[in-house]
Amino acid sequence: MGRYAAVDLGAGSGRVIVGELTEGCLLTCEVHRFRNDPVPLPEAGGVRLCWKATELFAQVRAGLSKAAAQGPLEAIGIDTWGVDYGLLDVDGVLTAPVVSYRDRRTAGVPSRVFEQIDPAVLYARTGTQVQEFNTVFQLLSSTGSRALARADRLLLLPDLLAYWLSGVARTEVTNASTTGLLDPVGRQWSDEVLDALDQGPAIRRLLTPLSEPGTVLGPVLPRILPEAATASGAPTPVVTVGSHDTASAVVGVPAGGDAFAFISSGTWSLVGLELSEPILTEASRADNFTNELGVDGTVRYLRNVSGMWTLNHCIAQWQDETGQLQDLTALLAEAFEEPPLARIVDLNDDTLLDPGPMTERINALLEFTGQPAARTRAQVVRTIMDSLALAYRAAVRAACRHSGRTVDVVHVVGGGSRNIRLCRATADATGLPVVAGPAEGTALGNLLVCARAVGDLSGGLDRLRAVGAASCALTRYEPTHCPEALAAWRAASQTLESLTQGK
Ligand code: LFR
Repeated sequence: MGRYAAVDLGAGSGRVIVGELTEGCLLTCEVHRFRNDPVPLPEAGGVRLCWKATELFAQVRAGLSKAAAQGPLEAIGIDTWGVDYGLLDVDGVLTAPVVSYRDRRTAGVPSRVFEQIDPAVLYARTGTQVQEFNTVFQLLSSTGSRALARADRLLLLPDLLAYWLSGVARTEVTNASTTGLLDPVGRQWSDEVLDALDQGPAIRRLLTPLSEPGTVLGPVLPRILPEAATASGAPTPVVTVGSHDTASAVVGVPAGGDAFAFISSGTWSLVGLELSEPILTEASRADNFTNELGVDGTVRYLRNVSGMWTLNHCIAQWQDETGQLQDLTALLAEAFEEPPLARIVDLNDDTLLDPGPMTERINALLEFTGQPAARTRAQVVRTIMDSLALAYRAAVRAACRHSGRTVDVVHVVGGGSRNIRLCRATADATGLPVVAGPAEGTALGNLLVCARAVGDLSGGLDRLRAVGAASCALTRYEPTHCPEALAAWRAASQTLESLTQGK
């Protein structure tokens, strides 16, 4: 019936995926994939970790061009990770490179911001968990910079790419909810927060109007991508989707009803529930939950759990040290020969945030908490897997506690859904069945919203999810019923709680 192109950029790689809607199914095909690594760039007084924004755009164009060469495209949707942005001057030119959220320019900034606005008030108004990389802290870290002074507009990364494709500058609301500047109740910029910040007026003038997902922004500019056309020969429209990758991933969750928890498992694991209202209580704030906005007026109530990031950097380290490619499947198999739950770390510990060699940092955490060192690769991998499953258990339980909801299944979407052993451990740790897949849930969610935006699908999220579920193979993992295993997970979860207490 129709073909659509999803541009899905992650912090490690990007891809363009085409979806074709036929007989209630969305058949997907990856047409382009590329690496996305930030690069250190010199800047007056230091070095900044930056994204190669124009190169990313070139890759997006190349992918869309391939997609268009294979047939008409009815819509293009773009999603990326959250919080990062480009600043444009009045002529639409970047005033500075796009800085990565992994850059440490924001170290210590939140506490300075809390001198202007009480953290409890900031949470009550925005529902955003404090992470040093939130857009608001990035902006306030560059107060007084020439890049900011010369800027006329701020565009979050997916909006920037959509602007370069269509010439239309808007801020899509699901990603805007990662900025720390959005009111999740009114789904508008928070005047109260902007009024409270010294730099509020300077920031406010950079913000562009908000759009909900599913809005047609405008046709792709023929001079940018002449080959992209619909079946009727018009230039393909660029539409807003859940432009925050997690928002699209949650659309791609193949759930029926609402009694589910989700884990969107990529570089980060985003663990939580889909709600109709934000939870802005002090207890929720103390427990590090964030209220991000979802498609169709929903709220993604979740916690960021790090883990694959840590594992990926361990693997990169071993590759560097040995000069040999590491086989993840073999590493996982060895790891799961090790005794379970022998070592537990808090994967969200600040010391694991930076890129670079990881194993020494993991062992430093183990030593600091009085646990035996992880001496082999298998022990390191097992430590990460067990700690990850425990963090999932903690997040699912806490989300249910704060929302008063119960769930009967955990859906794992994203690359981590292919990790059979982690899925099994997640089922055992949470005590709930895990349904794993699709691995490209984000692109699927993006494509479903594209199809609906141009009128090829109708209905609410349930309908979109039914089409999504019919389009992919899913695997179900039942939790263990073994009393000893359940008791071991319970005991280990108390250990994790003691490691994270007071952080
Ligand atoms: C996942 C993600 C998370 C966000 C982090 C940084 O890709 O978008 O949701 O907290 O990246 O933007």
